[in-house]
Amino acid sequence: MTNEEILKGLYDEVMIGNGPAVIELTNQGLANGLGPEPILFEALIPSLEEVGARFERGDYFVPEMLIAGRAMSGALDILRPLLAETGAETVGTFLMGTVKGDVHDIGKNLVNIMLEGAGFHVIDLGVQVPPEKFVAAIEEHKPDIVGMSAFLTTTMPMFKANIHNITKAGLREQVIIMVGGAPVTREYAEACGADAYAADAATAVRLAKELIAERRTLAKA
Ligand code: B12
Repeated sequence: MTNEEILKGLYDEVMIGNGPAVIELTNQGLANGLGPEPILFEALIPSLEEVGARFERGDYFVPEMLIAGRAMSGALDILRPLLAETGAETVGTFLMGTVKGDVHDIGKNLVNIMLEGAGFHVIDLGVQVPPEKFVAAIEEHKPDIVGMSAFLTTTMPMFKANIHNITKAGLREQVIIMVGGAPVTREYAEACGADAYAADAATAVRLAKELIAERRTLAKA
């Protein structure tokens, strides 16, 4: 099989949620010398985007979306160590969670993998994280950055609710707050009081590093 055929196969098999085939093709791609990035950015993510578009058009329903998501997660488990293999010293601590009412975790997990790869210590609170859990985890772990993920327009308002709770607990000044997720925009992030927004994992990592460096410089001054 050529690499092109493998990428096309991955795209097609994620689309129909064929988990075992996705795992097999991912392994085959890696054995063929395909890097984790093309597998992710040229096959898996575009396929899931098409799944979302089909759902929007009414051609796909929740079960199809669910098995496609599972198939993608299986591949991510294989790619995780390769994407996170730099093993650099800890750049900072990043506390991450998907907001209350929202179970989407693939985007969040991808950001976590890239953060780990860049040397961050990542604490993942999982999905459907209630505001009080964010607050308790900030008190416990004292992270540099708190990241919140939301994939539904109906759960995005939880950013504001979480930030309100963090502020009420007297912790707002201690943390940088970053938000993201498919429907989130920079404007929305600003309006809800977050410090930063990123549309993808690579930008999230770059911004996270910049914001920590900025804060440390300010603290020294
Ligand atoms: C897979 C999927 C599911 C799976 C989730 C499985 C899982 N474990 O995550 C299941 C089947 C469970 C699901 C359920 C639902 N879903 Co859904 N789902 C999707 C789908 C197809 C893919 C999402 C995904 O994982 N994308 C892949 C990742 C890599 O996405 P990404 O955005 O590129 O991620 C990057 C950025 O967002 C950013 N990022 C993400 N998080 C963070 C956090 C921080 C801090 C930062 C800085 C950056 C960042 O970095 C990521 C990596 O590069 C999308 C379609 C889409 N276009 O998004 C719909 C979609 C999100 N779902 C949708 C809907 C409506 C639902 C349901 C309400 C359906 C229903 N009627 O029940 C339920 C809601 C369940 C709930 N309460 O949460 C809608 C949302 C519409 C809206 N605007 O509100 C979408 C957009 C589909 C559509 N086109 O209509 N879904």
